[in-house]
Amino acid sequence: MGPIKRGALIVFEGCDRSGKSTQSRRLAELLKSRGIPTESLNFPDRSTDIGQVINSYLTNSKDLQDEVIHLLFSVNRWELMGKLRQKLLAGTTLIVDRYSYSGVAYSVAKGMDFDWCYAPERGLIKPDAVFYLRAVPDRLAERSEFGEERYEKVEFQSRVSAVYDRIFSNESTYWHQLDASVTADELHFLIAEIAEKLLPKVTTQPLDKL
Ligand code: DGP
Ligand code: NA
Ligand code: NA
Repeated sequence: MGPIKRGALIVFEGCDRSGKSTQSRRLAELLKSRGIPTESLNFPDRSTDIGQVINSYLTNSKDLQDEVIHLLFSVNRWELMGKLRQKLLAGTTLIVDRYSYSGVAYSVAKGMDFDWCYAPERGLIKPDAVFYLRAVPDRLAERSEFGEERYEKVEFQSRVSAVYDRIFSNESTYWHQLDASVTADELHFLIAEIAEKLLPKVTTQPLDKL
């Protein structure tokens, strides 16, 4: 009997307005057009009870202690894990806009301890690939809508960017760093090339944990 094919867990990470939403949508469209069952989702999932608290925090209508909001973001990933595992094992590839690395990057950028921030993420399903869209934060500020939510400040995004760079240096085996300043078409081409090579390999491997 040949290996059972599961879906792949593909994550997009990067600062706010780095192009993650566009690129994750385009990759999902491409995979679907190739007949690969694919679904898209993003974290935080603002539709759950916890997601609604997170939304109030992000839109500045609620203040929470740094540790409290950190753990709520993590719980928001945990509460979706059963559903994600089920879909992956049923053969659906998941394209996820933000994951545990956002959790670490945004909290460490506030001055919190790296290991403390990573601890609640341990045990979540490990992505098969992370596309890290690396952008220079003052270029991001030129893009539309920047500055509406809590974290969308150039100075803060620079610190987030530095933490992503640190994570990339530790996780380089399954992280793919891409220059987000190239055109959307170029970026999509690079991502598609990597994804198409990677998918047949990873989907015969068992799911791993962070
Ligand atoms: P988005 O919907 O991708 O624009 O994300 C909303 C904001 O929340 C964005 O500024 C990034 C931030 N964010 C996403 N995930 C986490 C997390 O786990 N922890 C923290 N502190 N911030 C996060
Ligand atoms: Na945002
Ligand atoms: Na997004």
